[in-house]
Amino acid sequence: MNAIRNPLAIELGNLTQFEYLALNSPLNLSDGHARQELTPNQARIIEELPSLWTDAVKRPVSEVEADALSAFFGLLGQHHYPIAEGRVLSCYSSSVAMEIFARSLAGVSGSIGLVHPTFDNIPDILRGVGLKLVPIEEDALHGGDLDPELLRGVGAIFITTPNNPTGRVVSRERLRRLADECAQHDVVLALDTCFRGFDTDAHYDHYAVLEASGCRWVVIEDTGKLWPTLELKIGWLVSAAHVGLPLAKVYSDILLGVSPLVMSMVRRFCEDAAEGGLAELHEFIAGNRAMLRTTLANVPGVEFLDPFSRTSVERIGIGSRSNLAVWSALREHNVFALPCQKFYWNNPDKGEGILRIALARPPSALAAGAAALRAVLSEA
Ligand code: EGV
Repeated sequence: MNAIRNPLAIELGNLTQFEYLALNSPLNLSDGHARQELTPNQARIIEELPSLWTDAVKRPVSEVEADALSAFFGLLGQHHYPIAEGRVLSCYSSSVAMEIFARSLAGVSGSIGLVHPTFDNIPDILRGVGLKLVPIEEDALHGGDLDPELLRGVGAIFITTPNNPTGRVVSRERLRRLADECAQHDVVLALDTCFRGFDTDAHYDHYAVLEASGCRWVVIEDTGKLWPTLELKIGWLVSAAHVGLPLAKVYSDILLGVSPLVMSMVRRFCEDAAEGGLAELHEFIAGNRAMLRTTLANVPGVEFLDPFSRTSVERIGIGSRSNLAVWSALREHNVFALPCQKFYWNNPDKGEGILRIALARPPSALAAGAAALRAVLSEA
């Protein structure tokens, strides 16, 4: 019997274990990976893969990598990203970058401040290397200065922006202040910007702000959420010149490098995005979000918790209904949503009554899932 059929399992599984259950369903609205159809331009890039391969074989890896970097960082407004050797480490995924950061930090510090809520593999990776976690509530993060007591007790603070699942973005002014506070307390400021591609509010030049502050910083970038590239993606671990963490050493313990074919493919997707593909993606996600909200409109007790979110996931408040009851009823229709308890890694009860719906899906799948969700919520 599948462990997750046991009602207790909802307390036990992590978010990714829930996401596994959905992988084979056409109505998978669970994980935050991109599963919409390729656009015609993107499909042409996929047809180009054999020639990208031939080209990548001929050129030095450093050149292929530099081209991918300038396409990606340029696309997202990150013009002051560092170009010196070792400052950008290419990883198979952002979670691998995260693991490398976590292991590096664990050698020099015992604790880290972490935004609450956020995707649970972040606290799990940090705890996995023995770090003690101190929660930083999202409202407090956006509301003003951090508690100096907290800053005195940690080696780093870790912020996901735009946050997953809420979509909240740290503004330029907040980032400037956070970086100053971290500089003052000699705390590493670590950012996870995996969802930044979706929200132009996150396209101001973070690297210009970080470099100007003089703080020690790390940024984890990701190509994995934007395009339906069958899990071919790159996570980039970017750092300050004097970050004071053995990132390059730990990186070398784990991998030699990512595939130049993937780097070339990422470059081509970035180029297409710069020529209009990104705006098209933003419209696509906005259209799916509007369709979901319209389908669920006027269901008693249902709330859209992040009215301004532009990321590819949407939080739905389901009132006093239980996550488990709704999740199980949806599953009867072969529709998979994500219950939000585990995002609230310091206080899972706060995620009760909240589901997360993935929007980077074919509109037909989202429409069918949304209709099932409306039916289930209207009965309960
Ligand atoms: C999301 C999947 C990992 C993660 C999905 C995600 N889990 N990497 N252990 O990539 O929001 O669904 O971030």
